[in-house]
Amino acid sequence: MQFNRTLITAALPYANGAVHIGHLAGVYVPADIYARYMRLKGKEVLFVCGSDEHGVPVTIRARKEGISVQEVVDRYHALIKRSFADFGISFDIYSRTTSAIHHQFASDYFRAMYDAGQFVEESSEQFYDPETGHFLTDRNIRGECPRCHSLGAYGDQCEKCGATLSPDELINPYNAETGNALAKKETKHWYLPLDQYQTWLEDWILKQHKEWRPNVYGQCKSWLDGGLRPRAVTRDLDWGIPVPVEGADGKVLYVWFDAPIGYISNTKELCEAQPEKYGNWEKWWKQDDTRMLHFIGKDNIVFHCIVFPVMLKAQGYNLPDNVPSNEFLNLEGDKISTSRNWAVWLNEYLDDFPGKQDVLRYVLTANAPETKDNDFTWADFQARNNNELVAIYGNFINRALVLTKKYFDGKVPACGALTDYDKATIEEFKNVKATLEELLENFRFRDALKEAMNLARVGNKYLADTEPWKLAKTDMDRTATVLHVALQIAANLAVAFEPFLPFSSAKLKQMLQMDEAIGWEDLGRIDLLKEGAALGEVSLLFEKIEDNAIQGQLDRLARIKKENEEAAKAEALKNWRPAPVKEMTTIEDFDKADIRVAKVLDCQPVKKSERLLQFTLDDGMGGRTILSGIAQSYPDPSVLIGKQVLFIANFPPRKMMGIESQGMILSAVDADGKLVVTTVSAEVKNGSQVG
Ligand code: B3M
Ligand code: ZN
Repeated sequence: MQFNRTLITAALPYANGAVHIGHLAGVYVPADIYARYMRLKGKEVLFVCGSDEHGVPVTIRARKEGISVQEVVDRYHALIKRSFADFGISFDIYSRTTSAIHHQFASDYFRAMYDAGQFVEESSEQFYDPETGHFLTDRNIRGECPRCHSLGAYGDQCEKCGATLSPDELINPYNAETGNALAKKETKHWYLPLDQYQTWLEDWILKQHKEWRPNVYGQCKSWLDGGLRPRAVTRDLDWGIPVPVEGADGKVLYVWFDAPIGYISNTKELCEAQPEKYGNWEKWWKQDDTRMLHFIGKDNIVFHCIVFPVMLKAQGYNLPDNVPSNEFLNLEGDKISTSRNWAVWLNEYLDDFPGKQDVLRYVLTANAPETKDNDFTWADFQARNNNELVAIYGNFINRALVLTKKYFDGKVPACGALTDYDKATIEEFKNVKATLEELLENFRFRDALKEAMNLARVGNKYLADTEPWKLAKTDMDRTATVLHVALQIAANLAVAFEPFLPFSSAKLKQMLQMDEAIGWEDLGRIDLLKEGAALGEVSLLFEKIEDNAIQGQLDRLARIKKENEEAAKAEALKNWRPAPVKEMTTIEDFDKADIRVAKVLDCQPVKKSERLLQFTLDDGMGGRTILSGIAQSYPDPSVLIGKQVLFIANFPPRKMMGIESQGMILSAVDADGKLVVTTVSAEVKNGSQVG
């Protein structure tokens, strides 16, 4: 299939907070690199994005901040839009899903599917807060995790152990906002019958799109292998686009139904505003010589590869050609989280590192989570800036330009006879264009960036080997040739890095006074700068980042970690309820456990173990040793010495860390997970039985 234009979409971020490095690394930087590359190639491109302003996340944020939902989305839409512009994310349009045009478009889309009989209606029982009269979404339900028993797990996920949950599995579910216990009530919804599209999807994805990234293909395959079920596309909420059918009062479109339609409505908005530039919106969505790419994060795969394509197919729109999805970026070893403020926010980054957008773009691309989750660390950020951008790329450019200023009055010197070494160097970057294109077209942005950086390495090595600052003392002609070659390499670097580091390329082009007509197709040529042409002002392309700037960031993260731990503890205590009573047992069963009293003679941490304490006990029967995994709860275990405690005497002995443990000490679990050893309130004989 021959494509004449490319529509690039980037996932619409929720307008419930600022954007952070995870967003940038996962979606927006790769999408932007690709869009810039396509434009540099002279292709017809449209790059569409906008804020996702419906759904539960924005309503949760509104309650947290004590302002209206409209205020939340207005605030964060403006902030997000500015951050993207600041980082050079070159959208043709960045709109929002609360726009009138989107509301109308999404509403009409639903109605068209409804009229065509493409939904199934069904009533079911859903969680409901009897006091507020509201149905609750998964995210608004909290309770005890059925797996790890931590308190405050969400209806869709436990953040403590990472388990994916459904609200029905939670123990003692309650309304996250009010704390009220929940009931169930019947409600009617419209479902997208994904099951009816199973065979078609299997053919389209599994047979026709084997070239999709393994993570994307694999996720689709496992969804399809599990068998698709109908999915509700409406919700009982008061924030969103009203369901445009009779008898649907109080119901809105599910955010994942309306948000992807935002790609279409935003295209329409742009095309209608600038028809001469972008043409008719339908050519981007319905013509089969248009190719569509969705750039997303891995948690959005099912929606972009299964749900949205079904909606598109049902209404005769184009399907995506590829869905380049990244894995996640973690921050200093922990999952990035908006609600836990565990992130590097783009607006704050720019306050702390003004003008250093390209440094972040560089680090996030060099370390992009393309095939697996990756970790962002401030140490790596500093090292990549200082050892790569400054020491290689920046150093090369600075030497080439400063020496030209010094010896040739800032004019491109003449190229004399080339030595074999010059020729070998030039040979090394002849292929860079073809290699970059091959990698970029396959969405391998990390490798592409590495390739561009290799070109800078070639330049840096060339100057280090030829040493024009020494040559200048004896051979001015040779110095001229060396600097001529170096400046041509510099001009090539400005082009090669343009999709990745647009700010630095613009600056470098300015310093080299490069002709505006020089573009991507000229990459690899060694006549980009004319002999005798004057260079512009020279300044540093990159600057060293000092330790104290990095320490400031680490201190901030340490502070947040502490705040989060305290907040989690407070949440657990606030919502603590006793665990449900276990199933009935009998006195006979109970009697099998031989519980006794013993005095603690000594209690010491076990060497090399974070968990274990070693108890030396007077059990009235000659003494015994018991190991207990409660060290975290007893920073000073000597407080237990002299106490009488309860233990199970008839467990088989067990070896841990090379020590034999002869039983189990009884402890109570407090709400925050702390263990408290049970003690006897009045002195009894050691070895006494408890029953
Ligand atoms: N807002 C989810 C997210 O930010 C969602 C993406 C919508 S793309 C149509 O992960
Ligand atoms: Zn859990």
